[in-house]
Amino acid sequence: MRVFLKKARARTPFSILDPVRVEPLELAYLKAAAEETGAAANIIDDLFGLREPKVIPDVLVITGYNTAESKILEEAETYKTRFPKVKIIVGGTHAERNSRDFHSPYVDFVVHSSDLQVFMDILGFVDGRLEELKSSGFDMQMAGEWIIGISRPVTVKPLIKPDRSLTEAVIGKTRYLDKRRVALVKGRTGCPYKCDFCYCRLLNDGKHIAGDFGDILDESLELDAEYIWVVDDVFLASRKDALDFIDAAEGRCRRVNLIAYLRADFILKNRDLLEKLKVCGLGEVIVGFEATSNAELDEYNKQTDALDYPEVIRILREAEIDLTALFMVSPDYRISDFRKLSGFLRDNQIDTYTISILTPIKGTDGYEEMKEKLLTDNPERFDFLHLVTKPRLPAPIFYMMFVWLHLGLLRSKRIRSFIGQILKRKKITRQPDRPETNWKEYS
Ligand code: B12
Ligand code: SF4
Repeated sequence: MRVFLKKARARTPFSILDPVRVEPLELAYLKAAAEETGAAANIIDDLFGLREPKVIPDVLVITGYNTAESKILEEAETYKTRFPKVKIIVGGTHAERNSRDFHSPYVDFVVHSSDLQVFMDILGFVDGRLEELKSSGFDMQMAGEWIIGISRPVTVKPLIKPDRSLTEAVIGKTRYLDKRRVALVKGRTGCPYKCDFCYCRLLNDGKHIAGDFGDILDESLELDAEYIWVVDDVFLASRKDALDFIDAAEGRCRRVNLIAYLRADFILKNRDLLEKLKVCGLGEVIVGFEATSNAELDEYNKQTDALDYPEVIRILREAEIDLTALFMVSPDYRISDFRKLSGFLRDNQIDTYTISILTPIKGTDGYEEMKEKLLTDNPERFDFLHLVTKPRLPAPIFYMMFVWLHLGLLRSKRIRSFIGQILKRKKITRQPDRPETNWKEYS
């Protein structure tokens, strides 16, 4: 049986420069799972020029984020219309909480569990090796009717390891701003925190399964990558985590250069460990500060204190750990709020930051509450860079202030170095920035 694994991507304003470009790690997991069942699997991703082999598969798997919802459905329709016998399976982060939005006549299965056994069972069923499917973790279309499966969260640390031939094939084309050769590694399932605005906390039915730091390091050490981005929502959630990670790192003879998410409250509470963490490989942290006032943070149930933020930034600088700071602006912002955030970025000399527009994401309570007030239902606009609810300021002024906040990035050495790299590459090679990956090099 042949399975195509495809990532559907919607273009966002960031796609012009693609400041962060990394391998679609979920497809590496799906490839490993499919091959475990005896199927042959090919990864298809336009971003890396991984094109479809010229054969008709038995199964097409499509995954993607909220912004790609229409793309996934269009892709399913095109495929099913051309090749009616091909079974179409949709899954991933967005489908997990929005499975009904994919109940299209052109889709056969919508997987809403990240338990890869569910996927493997479906492949076994399609291949005729499994006679019956327990209706859990996926919805299935049968004779035009949708059978809804009960939820099936992951409850133990998954055993399947990703197929790293994908990482090998695309590593030369990956980046995190000025950092090149960046590979992803995943340790946790779900997030132990419960910030109100956040979609991630709802994944895996809100259940959190911790990873193992030794496994994360071993997996990282096997990769021919310069940097490892641990994409867990929170890399270290407690002091015990930090000590366990340090132990695991000290027990290995080589270091990896890690980029990972940490919370501001963790950094403050464990400031004495930061230098050690740096020595053990933690080179860059991504911190969701979200806002600079406690009134906003309380609304988000973030459980951090904005008054601590300058100290947190100072601690990281002292430990020589790079920082990417994440902020959100609310559509309710006045000009004074934008100015306050800009002042905070300047006063604390934050070099690298991203600013998102607070956006209700489908599949959260916030989205249901705001549904009537949404300005659009076009999934591509829910990319955190567009207004989807009416702002307090006139929209052109809001966008002007939003762009103005980003101008500070031009002062950043790292951003300037990233832009320099892109311009140099374009000038010297006159090649598109996304050269095609050779199928010979990736099979
Ligand atoms: C790293 C990351 C990125 C990377 C890309 C990583 C990648 N893999 O390609 C970058 C920085 C480029 C990125 C961009 C965006 N991202 Co992003 N990203 C993440 C992050 C932090 C980790 C994702 C990841 O790689 N995980 C590792 C993989 C292995 O795990 P996984 O995706 O959960 O997949 C597992 C299962 O879900 C399952 N699975 C996945 N697909 C399928 C399909 C089938 C059929 C089956 C059976 C199973 C299955 O298999 C895996 C097994 O472990 C998540 C946060 C999170 N908690 O998920 C946000 C997240 C996925 N991103 C999000 C968003 C919105 C975006 C953007 C649209 C906008 C933005 N400003 O961030 C863009 C879109 C880019 C594009 N054009 O597609 C949202 C998605 C919300 C949603 N409802 O879909 C998340 C959840 C964060 C959030 N703010 O809520 N992102
Ligand atoms: S904002 Fe971060 S810490 Fe809070 S629930 Fe989401 S992923 Fe977890």
